[in-house]
Amino acid sequence: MSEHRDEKHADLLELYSDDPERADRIVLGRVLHTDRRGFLKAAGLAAMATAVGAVIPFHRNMPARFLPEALAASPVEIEGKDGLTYFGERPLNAETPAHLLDDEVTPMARHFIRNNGIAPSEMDHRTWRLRIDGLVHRPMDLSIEDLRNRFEVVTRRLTIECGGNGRAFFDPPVSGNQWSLGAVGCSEWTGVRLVDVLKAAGVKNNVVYTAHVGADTHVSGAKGTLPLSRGVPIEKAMGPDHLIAFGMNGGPLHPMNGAPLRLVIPGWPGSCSQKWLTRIWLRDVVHDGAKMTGSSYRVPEYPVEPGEKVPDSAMSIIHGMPVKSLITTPRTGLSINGRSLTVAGHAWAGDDEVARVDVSIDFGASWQQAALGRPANRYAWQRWSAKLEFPQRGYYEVWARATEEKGISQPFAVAWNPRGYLNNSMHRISVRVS
Ligand SMILES: Nc1nc2c(c(=O)[nH]1)N[C@H]1C(S)=C(S)[C@@H](COP(=O)(O)O)O[C@H]1N2
Ligand SMILES: [Mo]
Repeated sequence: MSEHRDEKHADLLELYSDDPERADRIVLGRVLHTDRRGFLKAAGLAAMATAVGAVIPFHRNMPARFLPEALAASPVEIEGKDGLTYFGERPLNAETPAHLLDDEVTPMARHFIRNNGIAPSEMDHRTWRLRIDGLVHRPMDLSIEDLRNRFEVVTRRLTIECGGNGRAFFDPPVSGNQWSLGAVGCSEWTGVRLVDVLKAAGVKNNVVYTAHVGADTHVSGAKGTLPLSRGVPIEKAMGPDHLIAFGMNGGPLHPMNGAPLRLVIPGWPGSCSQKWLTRIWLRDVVHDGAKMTGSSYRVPEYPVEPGEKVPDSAMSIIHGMPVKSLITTPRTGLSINGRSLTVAGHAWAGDDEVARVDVSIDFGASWQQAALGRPANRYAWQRWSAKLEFPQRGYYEVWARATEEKGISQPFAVAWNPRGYLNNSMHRISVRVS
């Protein structure tokens, strides 16, 4: 079997002895840096055998990009991330428990990860290039240094929320990552304005949509197949608040959050914010890249029965995300001795601002208005807090409900849709008062 081995199917022993980091990336989709499992990197196949608890007699048959099931089942630890709940490694997906999202600026360690494919193995900021092409007067090929030198560098707190956040609460269940509450974060991003770069390239007047390309690869390993390539209408792209970002919370981007360069297009599904960004292509049609069509990031134009087949013509691309809030302190399940409790969290509303947040301790029969801060800048989530008084001992639920400027509030439950998007139902926590 080994006579016909090509490069792609080089055996693990060779991979690990030649370039252990690359081997890890190919086999596991990442480098194992953690103390607990870091030994794999140095010691190669022998250590992998140790990790799975036995020699691997048929290791020569193990295909490249192969993750031993025994390792797949062990908990994931990604350097620079802390406390996340992982859904899977290939692709890597992780959300943040609500009570770990209490910071006004989401620390890098707590920003969720949503990968549709496998992160690129090279993320060198010195050699990275961004191409701006398609329907522009002056196509550009820019290094990160060029971006810094030619355009104003700005820092903004921007909320990124996955379109599928809240999917876990759909009934009947919908397939896909079972995001509960924590596929959202508001970090401080540094970069240049997308609009400035597009203007420099000269947008032709027949442009209708952007198309974003990143350097990640399809889980199948198929060459030339992108895991995700989305875009936005040119009017949205030309807004003043969208960044081509190379910085996160004062440092470089985390590798799993798109290092060394990504888009941050807040207010719309996180999928618009292409990570590992290599190309922005301007088109005269609605972009039809990976995850732009079918039921991906599209919802029915009318209410549907759970499980109902929806014709393609009745599916529309998700634009702004709906109004939503989180209770980030205390964590659910708290028991208290006193009768009063301060609860707090964040609220955000797609392209709009949140006008008020209300809380209820009686299953929504009555509401108390919370104190609500203004956003640090447009598209930053807004801090809210409220002091609650409980009338007697017992079990309570605290519900939070945000309302945006136009008066639209979070519902108790949302209508089902085929892929479980846009679930902005109210967040509830339980509190026991004794
Ligand atoms: N290149 C690339 N960009 C991507 C993705 C991806 O799979 N590949 N996932 C998108 C989705 S669906 C979301 S919700 C956000 C999540 O950003 P984060 O992983 O930094 O939290 O990245 C977006 N950008
Ligand atoms: Mo997403």
